[in-house]
Amino acid sequence: MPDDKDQVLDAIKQGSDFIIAAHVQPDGDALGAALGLFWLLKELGKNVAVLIDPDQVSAKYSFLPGLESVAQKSTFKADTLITVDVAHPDRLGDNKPLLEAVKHTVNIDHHPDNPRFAHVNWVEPEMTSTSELILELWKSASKTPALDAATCIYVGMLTDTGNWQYSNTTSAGLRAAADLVDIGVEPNGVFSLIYERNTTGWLRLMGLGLTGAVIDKDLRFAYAIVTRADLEVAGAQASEVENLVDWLRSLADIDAALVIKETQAGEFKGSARSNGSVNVGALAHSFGGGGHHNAAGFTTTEAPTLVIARVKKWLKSTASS
Ligand SMILES: [Mn+2]
Repeated sequence: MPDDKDQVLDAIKQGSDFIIAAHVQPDGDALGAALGLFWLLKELGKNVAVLIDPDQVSAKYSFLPGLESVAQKSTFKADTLITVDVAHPDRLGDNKPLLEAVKHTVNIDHHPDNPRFAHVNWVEPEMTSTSELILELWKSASKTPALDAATCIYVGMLTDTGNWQYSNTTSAGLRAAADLVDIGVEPNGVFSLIYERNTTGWLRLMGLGLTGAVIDKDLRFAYAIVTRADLEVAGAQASEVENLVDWLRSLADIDAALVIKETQAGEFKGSARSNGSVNVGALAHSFGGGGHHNAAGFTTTEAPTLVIARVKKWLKSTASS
């Protein structure tokens, strides 16, 4: 039985026309993995299209090399579809039908609850990021990424570990990152591009979110709700809510934090974080979402007050079991 990674390499060798798809609302890892793989396939002489909606890409990732070639839709006829960082087929959004339409499908991911939905599945939950898996792929193909690909991969690793803060930060991940630095990636420069280009709207939004945050000392739970109206008052984009939940999680007396943001009228996205004792991946799962033990998310049309009530109930039941 060949290794999953070998099967991925075989699929790459055998295919000639590739579509790479990431999840909707792509984060740094989805973008880093998709573009890191884009550069590898180009290096191997393949035809490749990357399906990512440019309108959903946060401005802080605008410097990623190769991003100018992504498109929401394509008439490109591919023989192979590769999904990256896609924890569940539903996360493909409008691109989900490609799983049936394209002859060969490959799923590269690091989410532990990935249901292995493709013909070839390479899922490694102990990795920092899907981007780290893409670097492995480069090495297995006996190729060294140039600075453009190395930058994309580094960004995926950096952002999925929360700037090397989260529990998925490993020695192997840091060694892989060191290889990328040897290629020419500048950690300080990349950090600055991603974390130090915030807008005034973002600052005002953090202010609103933190002021409105509720701390439940008994449940050791902190949460905040960000509505469309809050975004308007602050003059911020929905994507700028991203790290509010990390501020809540930073509290000493808190085990779990949740931010619910209204993505469009009547639709909400929950971002949950844990300090270790609570499995927010399981929590997100109970809302039809997914993720990791310490970081997970879900979307819902349920009103935030009802969601909070359900989360509290869930926290109570897991604390007593
Ligand atoms: Mn990821």
